[in-house]
Amino acid sequence: MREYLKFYIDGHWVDPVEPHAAEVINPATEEVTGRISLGSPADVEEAVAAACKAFSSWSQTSKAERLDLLKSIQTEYAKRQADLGEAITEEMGAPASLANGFHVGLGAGHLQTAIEVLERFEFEEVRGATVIRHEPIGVCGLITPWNWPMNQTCVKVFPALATGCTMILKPPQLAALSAHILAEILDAAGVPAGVFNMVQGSGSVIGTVLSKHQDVDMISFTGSEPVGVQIQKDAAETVKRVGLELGGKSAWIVLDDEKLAEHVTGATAGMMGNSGQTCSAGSRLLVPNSRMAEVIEAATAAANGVTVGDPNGNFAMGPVVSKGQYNIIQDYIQKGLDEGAKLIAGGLGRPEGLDKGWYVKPTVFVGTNDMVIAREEIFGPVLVIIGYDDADQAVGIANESNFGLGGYISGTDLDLVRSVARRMRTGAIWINGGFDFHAPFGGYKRSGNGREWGDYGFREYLEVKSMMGFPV
Ligand code: TAP
Repeated sequence: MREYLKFYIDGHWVDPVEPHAAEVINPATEEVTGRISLGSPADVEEAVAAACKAFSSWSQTSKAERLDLLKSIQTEYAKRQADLGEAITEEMGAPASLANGFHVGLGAGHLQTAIEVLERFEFEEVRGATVIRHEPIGVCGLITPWNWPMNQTCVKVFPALATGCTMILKPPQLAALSAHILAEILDAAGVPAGVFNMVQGSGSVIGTVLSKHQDVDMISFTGSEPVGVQIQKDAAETVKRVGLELGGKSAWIVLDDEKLAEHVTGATAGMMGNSGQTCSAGSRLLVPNSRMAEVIEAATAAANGVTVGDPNGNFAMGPVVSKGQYNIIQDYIQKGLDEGAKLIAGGLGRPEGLDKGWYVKPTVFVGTNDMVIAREEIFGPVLVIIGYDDADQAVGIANESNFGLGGYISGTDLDLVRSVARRMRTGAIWINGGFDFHAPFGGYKRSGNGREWGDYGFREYLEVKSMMGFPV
């Protein structure tokens, strides 16, 4: 049982101003696996004051100093990878192989990327007699979700550090354990006092104080659309920058070719990864109507082939994060049935043999794009297959969504693949499985307004200053 009751403020582990502990539940066992403190506005005040004080010196450090620090963090991060993986499995139920591999690996990848970008990033550019400087924006409030805890946290913390910002991290209550270990890593690496601070607690308390705070210059938020909207409202009075990385209902377009069954199998299995709790998951699978029978056969086999069970066992899929999330997903499956979608795999209730833990059956429907299950983000292992008559119609269906985060295209005709990719209105498209830590990541429409990853992720944390008539 983990007792992570202190906050990290001004380079020290400190007790909360008002003690108030909460339990962290392991979703695989439904048992208590840890205790954290829920902070109050007074804790945020201390953290913001520390970050403000540290900004004057940290913002003036050289690239070389910040690179040295990032490399020290890399050394400490490498030492704690197994601890991080174990904590992620405990707090959100990711299978150990996924937690130790992809979850922890994404954090390490963002760290390495921040180093590579910082090495060549030009903070000053000269245009004639004008010098344009890119300067750290100031004190940043970083508010993160539970679904890919290291990915979402590292993609904010490392660019913020690299650009000379100071910060207060508000981790999710549901994935507070791995965030605590990350703070230990940063402490061990020697991050100067006040540069990185962490206060655990409820979003409606800690997050709101950060969003409204006049000394916080920027909020970087990853999470749900309603909370993103609330943060923008809370931040409006202080006119701070708000970077939003929100939800999605991404389309995976499978083109009509000889590899169709293989692509459908990959897309279906991909949807079930991380128990479907991925913002950019390809949760709408668009397939040619003329080959629907083959698609159904491949998708059913793929979903039924996803093994579900103990995240410390040898299973592809663990539970979803919480009872609340389980109930939301069950409600959506019921909605799919009620609105007449055809269930071809999975369905209501836990998988057979699992009567404890928040396990969901890998579920596949065949439906239409106007159904609730095709319009709203379910955030669980539920795929909706939608037929199209030609590539133009596929693009139309893909774009008919309030969201615009991700998109996937599988196909062998590369001219067609690229023409479809150019017409999809989303912030990222993965073509036949491509992946790049340096590619900007963020959403169109209600999926958000920011861009993280790589050098675009740096720009989120930078102000632009023009110095005209500068002697050259
Ligand atoms: P949310 O419920 O929105 O919570 C995200 C964070 O915001 C948590 O730390 C939460 O604190 C905090 N929060 C809650 N209310 C707040 C408020 N009024 N003011 C400030 N902060 C507040 O999302 P979630 O359930 O953790 O994550 C799932 C959502 O995140 C999905 O919609 C998913 O698509 C999205 N997501 C998007 C991306 C990208 S990159 N676009 C990546 C991952 C996830 P608590 O711990 O108290 O809830």
